[in-house]
Amino acid sequence: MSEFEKFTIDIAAHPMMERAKELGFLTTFDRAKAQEPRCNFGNTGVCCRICMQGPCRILPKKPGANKGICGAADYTIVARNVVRSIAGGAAAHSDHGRHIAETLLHVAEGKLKDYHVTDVNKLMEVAKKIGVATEGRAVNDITKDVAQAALDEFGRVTEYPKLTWINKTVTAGRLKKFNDTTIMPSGINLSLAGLLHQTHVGNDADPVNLIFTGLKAALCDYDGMHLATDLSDILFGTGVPVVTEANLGSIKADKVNIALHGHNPLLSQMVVAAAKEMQDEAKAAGAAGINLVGICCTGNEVLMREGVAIATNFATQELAILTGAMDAMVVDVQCIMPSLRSLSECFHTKIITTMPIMKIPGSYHYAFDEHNAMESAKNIIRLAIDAYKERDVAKVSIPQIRNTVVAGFSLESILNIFKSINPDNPIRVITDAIASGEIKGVALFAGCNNLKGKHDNNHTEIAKGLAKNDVFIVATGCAAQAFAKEGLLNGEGVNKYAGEGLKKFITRLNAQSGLTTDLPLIFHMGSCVDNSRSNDFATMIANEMGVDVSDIPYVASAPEAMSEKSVAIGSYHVAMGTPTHVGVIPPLTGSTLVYDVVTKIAEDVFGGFFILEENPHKAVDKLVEVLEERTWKLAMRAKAVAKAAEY
Ligand code: BF8
Ligand code: SF4
Repeated sequence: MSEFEKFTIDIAAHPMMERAKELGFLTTFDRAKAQEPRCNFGNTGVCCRICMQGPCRILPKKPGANKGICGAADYTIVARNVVRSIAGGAAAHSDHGRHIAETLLHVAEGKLKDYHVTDVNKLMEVAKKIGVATEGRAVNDITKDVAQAALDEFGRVTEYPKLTWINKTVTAGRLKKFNDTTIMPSGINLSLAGLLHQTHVGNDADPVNLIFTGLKAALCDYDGMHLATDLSDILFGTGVPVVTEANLGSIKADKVNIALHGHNPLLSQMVVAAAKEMQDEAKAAGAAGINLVGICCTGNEVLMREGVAIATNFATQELAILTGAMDAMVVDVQCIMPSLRSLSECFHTKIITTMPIMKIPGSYHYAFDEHNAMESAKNIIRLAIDAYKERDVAKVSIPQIRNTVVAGFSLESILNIFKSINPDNPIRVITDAIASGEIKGVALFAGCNNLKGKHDNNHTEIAKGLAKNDVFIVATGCAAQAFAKEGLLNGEGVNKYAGEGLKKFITRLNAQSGLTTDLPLIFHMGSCVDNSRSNDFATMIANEMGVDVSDIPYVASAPEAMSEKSVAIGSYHVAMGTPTHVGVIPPLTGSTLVYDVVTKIAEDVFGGFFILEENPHKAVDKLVEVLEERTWKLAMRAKAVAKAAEY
């Protein structure tokens, strides 16, 4: 047994952690340990650093210290901290979306020679959805209007009109709920700035009011994510089923290895295109070619559209360098560990930052130029080829561990598979399976790694538990990558882990799908912004069932949530009416009031609520219970409707 088994279930990670130990390099696993014990004030959310009189820490039993210097109570401090992290997450997702929208506008204006509209069908679909005229119009004009509509989501400074993408993608019931509870946003930047204002020292002290503003920001997160998905599909194509592989064994000793890491597909798509043209340059340098692998959500983006293999997920990103065969790691934005640079010094690896808002002191910065995108991508690949020439073969040690991955399940590709069974109304395939009891409902797995627990363990344990209970599972982000590495994204996974009902359901799809590969246990829907695909799925299911999302057996789980983005995603899922499990206790236990609002009272208002549960087996029980309760209620409702029809 490896001494590293207690840190991660990923067996490819163990030898790399051993290597790090030999080198004397402290990985994120060591650093997580070194942070123990955590400060309890921070852990429970009762440390306030909003003004410079602080930090103020709440000691409930100490007179005078049971409030902050300004008089802020625990509930104010906890609520302010949480909603500020929602704003951070929403800013990250939506700014990513804005970048794509600006690029799309420049494409329509003819300013960018290397990008073009790849998926005209998606363009038309999005245009119709958001109310842009298509009839008899040129593709370019439609593109311009769609891109401008997306950019308008950010710049609106008045309370009306409200955000278009939310307006056009949620159920009528949700829309009414958002308007009734005054959390429906009009401008993304306006809402996020408003939240920062509201949480300034001496401003709002009311935790419920703060939480509602937090939910408004969370809906901005949803809007920004949704337009990011839509416009990325328009630019680069909508994912279709692909077969590839995952884990560190996807790094090849005989090739120039380039990891695409971060979130934004604008550069990585160009690198994929450039790599196709540059195989000979790599061969001239003595390599067998260029091998691209993905890490984090940029990896998920290029997996969805190009079938690029997954090297690893968030917590194990450093380990890709420890293989000694990673020639360059090209990073864009978000979830990139600053430690990559110092680790790269032990090897020949080039860490290449590319975006103006993401630089690491000491790493190589290549400013990505969208106007010369292909040239930028080629130059970056040349840096990797140069680095390859410096590779020390004696240092190469790649764990030969990899699993087959069947991915690329955009909602469109799932519906296409359903169409093979019900061409007229594909969504009925899933609603019928729920109604017949064949499957218990749908679960979305999303989110990160968090080393407060054992890496990837919560993800896989909970997913296996739900699969055994006949839950149809979709996944995004680092959760999807954990499943990929563990062999849950292939047909084998179905044989091993699916309950009888789920197995029957997937077998039926296999028989009809026309695909040359078996469908997986879990359907990989893409990156974190692609959670919007799953939200559309839930909306379609609810509309087909004639109820709201808050009534359908659909749950979300972020078993190893870490980032501010995950807080935003979880929060908007609750507003959408979805029971949302988080497998790490967020910093809000310092206020019973806030804890109760998010785990209980939220259900009365939105139908969704947080299930905070660290134990994976208990989490499975709780999620299954919620799904069963909802399917039971739906069955009762159907019975009542049938009875009423008799009279
Ligand atoms: O946006 S799941 S660790 S990579 S934040 Fe980051 Fe979390 Fe991974 Fe993707 Ni999402
Ligand atoms: Fe302390 Fe109030 Fe300042 Fe927060 S805002 S640091 S509680 S004085």
